[in-house]
Amino acid sequence: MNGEVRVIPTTGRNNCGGRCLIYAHVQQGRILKLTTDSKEQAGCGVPLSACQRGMNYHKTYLNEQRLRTPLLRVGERGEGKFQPISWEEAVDRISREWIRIRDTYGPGSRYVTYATGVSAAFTPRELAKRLLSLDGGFLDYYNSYSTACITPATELMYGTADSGNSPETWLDSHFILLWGHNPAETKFDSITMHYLRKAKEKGIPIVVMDPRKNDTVRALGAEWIPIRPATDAALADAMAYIIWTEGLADRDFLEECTVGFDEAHLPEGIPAGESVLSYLLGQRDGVPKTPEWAEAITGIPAQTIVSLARRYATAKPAALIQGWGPQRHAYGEQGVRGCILLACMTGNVGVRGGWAAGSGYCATHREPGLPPVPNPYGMEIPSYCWTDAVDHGSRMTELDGVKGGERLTSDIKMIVNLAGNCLINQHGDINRTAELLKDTSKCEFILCSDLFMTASAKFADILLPGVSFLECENITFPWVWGDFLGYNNQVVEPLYEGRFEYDWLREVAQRLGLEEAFTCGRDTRQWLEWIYEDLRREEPTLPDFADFCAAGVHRYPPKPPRIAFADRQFPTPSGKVELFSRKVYETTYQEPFPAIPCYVPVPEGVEQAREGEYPLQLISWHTRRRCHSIHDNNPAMERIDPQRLWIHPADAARRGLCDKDRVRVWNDRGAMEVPIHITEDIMPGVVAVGQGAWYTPDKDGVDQRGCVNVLTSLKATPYAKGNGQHTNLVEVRKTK
Ligand SMILES: Nc1nc2c(c(=O)[nH]1)N[C@H]1C(S)=C(S)[C@@H](COP(=O)(O)OP(=O)(O)OC[C@H]3O[C@@H](n4cnc5c(=O)[nH]c(N)nc54)[C@H](O)[C@@H]3O)O[C@H]1N2
Ligand SMILES: Nc1nc2c(c(=O)[nH]1)N[C@H]1C(S)=C(S)[C@@H](COP(=O)(O)OP(=O)(O)OC[C@H]3O[C@@H](n4cnc5c(=O)[nH]c(N)nc54)[C@H](O)[C@@H]3O)O[C@H]1N2
Ligand SMILES: [Mo]
Repeated sequence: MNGEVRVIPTTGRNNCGGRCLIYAHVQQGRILKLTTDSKEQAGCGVPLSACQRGMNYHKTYLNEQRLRTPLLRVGERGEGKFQPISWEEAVDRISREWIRIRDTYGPGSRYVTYATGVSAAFTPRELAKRLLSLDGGFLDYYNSYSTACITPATELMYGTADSGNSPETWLDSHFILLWGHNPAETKFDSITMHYLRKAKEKGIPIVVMDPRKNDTVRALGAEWIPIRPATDAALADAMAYIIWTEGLADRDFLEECTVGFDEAHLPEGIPAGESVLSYLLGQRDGVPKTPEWAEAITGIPAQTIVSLARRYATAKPAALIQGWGPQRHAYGEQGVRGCILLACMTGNVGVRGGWAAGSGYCATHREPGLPPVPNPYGMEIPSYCWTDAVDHGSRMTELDGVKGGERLTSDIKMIVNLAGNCLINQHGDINRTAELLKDTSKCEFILCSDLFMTASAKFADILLPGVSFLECENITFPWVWGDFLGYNNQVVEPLYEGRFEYDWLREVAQRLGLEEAFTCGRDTRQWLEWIYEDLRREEPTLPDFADFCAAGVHRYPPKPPRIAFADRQFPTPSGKVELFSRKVYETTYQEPFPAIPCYVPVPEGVEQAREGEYPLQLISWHTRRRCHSIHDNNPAMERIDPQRLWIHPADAARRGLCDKDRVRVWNDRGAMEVPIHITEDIMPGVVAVGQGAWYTPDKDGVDQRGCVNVLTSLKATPYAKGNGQHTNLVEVRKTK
């Protein structure tokens, strides 16, 4: 019996969209190896196969670097000096602070950060929110670090973010544009590359617009059009200009389904000159948005723009699919709106083989989750703006993106950050953020749980050891596409004193007199079963809970393909696609935000790069070696994809740099040091580094690992109040 090898099915639950199926081969409580889903096992479904990250989970998670006991801060905040305490003492202290801060500053002074280390149905973050709701409430957030701009911009134009068709319909397309999209590396699911590969085999031309020749260009043998960061809206404008002036536009669609394209279709009372067409033709500003105009901004030759516009408009149908990189920019909303304009102008909306652009959501099954508990406080801030709320929350109003009330009632005084690294590593402007958090008179209590001593964990007042997905159970589900439900079976016993967050939150609940309300008498397993049965009422193909757990996955039977907007119904105020938004026109924003899709030059964009002190545009991307900051401490992943800064040979030569040189990259917000990779796979004038490296400051505060967020800005985008973390200007020189 002892020597028997058991194969336990489980699924990943980090925020990489993969949610791959993992088979852990276990003997005497130890993992011998991991294997993954195969074509045979998947049957007619798409295999949920793990990539190198998935196959490395046990090495990343089950090691000596793990946090072992609850810890109490003893040094300055952020210094990383802690002393071990018992679970009982930790829970006592947490409960005392929880109550003290509620009674001193009100429930709205308590905040739970955006944190995605456990992206599953039974999530620490949501459990903390549940308890806070039962205890008078908390300040909530809306939107995300992922899709802050693309989702509201899509909703603004279509009235919904569900603008996606079923991905198998890409095979009916005649031309595919992957606009700032890199699914070969940046995993959204198991589906996207499956169908894009098939599209490639079918001979459908695929073009990728990206400042970098990304992995997807290579994987699909696609055409690469390098574009300057944050200029996508200018490319869209010039394509729209060509489509219109060359008579390639679908006038019927524009006429029947949109408002604001030309003067005749502006909403009532809006003066002439405000339409999309008048902007494109330069009737007000005297600047027609020609390919030559766009060449100077985007760096794409005018002839390439002309040909791209013609190919896209005449392919019929064509799919313009947007990634989320282009919207993680200052004015990230505008590139999204520009692409939606193109989809409408070419009549690719509501058509099989076409694509409406925007978010492209197409959920086929409900997400499992906890029953909602109303939050009595009721106010929300944009997820990226919590640092503002720590600094001056009580001055934040609707203009700052506050929802659910006119003005916050308090600054943030308590932060709960469970399974997340957005307190420092993944948030913008680390130096400014760290300075704010070091001040214990501002935020008075920070509670973190994690597996490792991360940059965020170092800022905890109480730091609790969690357990990885290999050490506990959960239910997982796909991001957007993928018709399955996964079970995250426990594979090994918890390491050290690690506990799943629910187990100590219920002890806090007990101290607050809320245990029964919080737990409803259920332990984790019973909650998972409750969540499953709740979903099963709507999903009759789901088997018994025990059978589901034993299989580790349920693949839903296929549904007929969905085509968004096939009925030409748009749930907007006007009932049509709002190329012009009256709502935006009539609202005052802190910064100008136009009523139509159009290019807006960003601060720290290509224009300033040409003139200013910092001549290089810096972007980051989601690399194959990490899921955000996860796996950075796994040496095997460093071999797969070393952390380095991509730089064009011309920019390197100008600075006398050789390949692999260690450079300093800096701007007014901070500095990092990292080796360089000289390559023609990046545009001149642009540098790029994989996001998520572990912030490792030296004694002068210069990051030594290549953590891009020492250089990014906290400035939120004008409409969505999203994170423009890809918009940065820097200079680079060889380290001394
Ligand atoms: N391997 C891996 N996969 C992941 C993740 C991960 O950490 N690792 N994270 C997951 C999560 S939570 C998310 S939200 C998604 C993120 O998915 P995305 O946001 O789509 O990923 P990014 O890598 O930020 O951007 C995609 C591409 O856009 C390019 N890009 C950047 N700026 C611009 C621009 O201005 N214009 C254009 N045209 N292109 C630009 C980048 O070079 C990159 O190749 O990925 C998910 N998948
Ligand atoms: N500059 C820049 N910054 C970015 C981005 C970018 O493109 N550029 N992308 C943004 C995006 S899209 C996102 S989604 C965010 C992601 O930001 P985060 O959600 O903060 O992402 P992670 O780095 O994955 O942090 C997860 C943490 O959970 C821990 N963890 C993992 N598993 C478990 C577990 O089972 N239990 C517990 N307790 N802890 C666990 C990990 O050790 C890690 O510290 O980052 C954003 N930040
Ligand atoms: Mo994300």
